[in-house]
Amino acid sequence: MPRKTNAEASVGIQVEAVELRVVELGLRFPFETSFGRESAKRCILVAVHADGMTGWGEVPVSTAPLYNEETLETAWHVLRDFLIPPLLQKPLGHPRELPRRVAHIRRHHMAKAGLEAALWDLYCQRAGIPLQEALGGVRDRVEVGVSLGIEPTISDLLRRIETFVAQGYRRVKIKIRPGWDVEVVRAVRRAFPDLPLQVDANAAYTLDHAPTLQALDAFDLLMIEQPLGEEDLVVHAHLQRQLRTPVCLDESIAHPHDARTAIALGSCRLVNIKPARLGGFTAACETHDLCAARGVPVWCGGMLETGIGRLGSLALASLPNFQLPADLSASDRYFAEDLIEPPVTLHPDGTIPVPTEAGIAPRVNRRRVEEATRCRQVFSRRG
Ligand code: OSB
Ligand code: MG
Repeated sequence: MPRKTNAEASVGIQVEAVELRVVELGLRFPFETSFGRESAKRCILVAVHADGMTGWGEVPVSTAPLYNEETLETAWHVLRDFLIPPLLQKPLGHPRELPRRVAHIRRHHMAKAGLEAALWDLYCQRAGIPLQEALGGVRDRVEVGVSLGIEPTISDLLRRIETFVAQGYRRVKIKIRPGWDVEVVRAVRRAFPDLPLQVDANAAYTLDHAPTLQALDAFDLLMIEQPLGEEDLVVHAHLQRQLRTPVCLDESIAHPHDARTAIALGSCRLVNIKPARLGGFTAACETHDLCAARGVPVWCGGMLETGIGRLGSLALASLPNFQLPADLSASDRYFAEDLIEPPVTLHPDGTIPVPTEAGIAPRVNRRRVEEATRCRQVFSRRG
């Protein structure tokens, strides 16, 4: 797919310093999935300095390796010791070259994605273009939904859905796990007969649970996200053949190749794209293009990112094959006060506008970033 390449002729970026910080923000609502409960959001912010400008990126890792193998500590270690040093040594022609420059470092996709995002921000500021334009986005608003965690009771969940639907969210995703599935979905469907609804298992089931997952076919779900283990592409293909509901893969797709394999095997009919899980916007765009070429719709997932990560995802989600509502909600769905100004807000029609500023930095609220910072380290070219 042709991509806009305005201003791509600009000369290389020589990064002078990279600043890492751990930030902590209270979540307005604790978020519980099949692998655990989070009540505060901690992540790493990357700030890349060059030519008197600062580019911002987010590494949306958690403290424990439950979603994928990365943690705050592994991401910090890999950035400090392996990803930042080669960037300080030699200029980079374009952010898209970072994945090749660091390809010898195995995986650690979230660490790589945060650094790449900061470089894209710098690139957009220099070129004076929105990230959407740099990535080849085509829409000016993105349809979004809300992802709801496991709640203490079904009536708590129904109340929460009610609130978000009243705010304008047009699609709801609920987390499921063995014991919190068919009865819950039945109750939600009964209360909201026409609501676009989907479920996410975060890999909590095995093929032994096929009858439970088949029972979900009765509720007209948009998809079942990541029902089985992340390495189980063949088993997902078995399961997909037994279900009417489309299977969507999240954790299983860590690389564009994984999407190619999953589609070839029939492991899924939809793909969740998260730039952090794939290692950055470059790999996310490649996965988008690969799915588009095979007629497989994609949609943009989230990792409870702060506004800094979420603005980037909104730009990405404006590419043409993002065909289903994104897990990108307004700032106030997550935090009392986000790290960006103005915050992300939901239009009553269930969409969020794609950022139009030149990069992410114009929206970063430095005061809030400082307040949220728990530790910080600067790595410079000279010492
Ligand atoms: O599986 O999609 C997921 C949050 C953290 C880790 C994994 C997932 C999620 C979400 C939240 O579902 C999506 C959001 O950012 O609103
Ligand atoms: Mg998921």
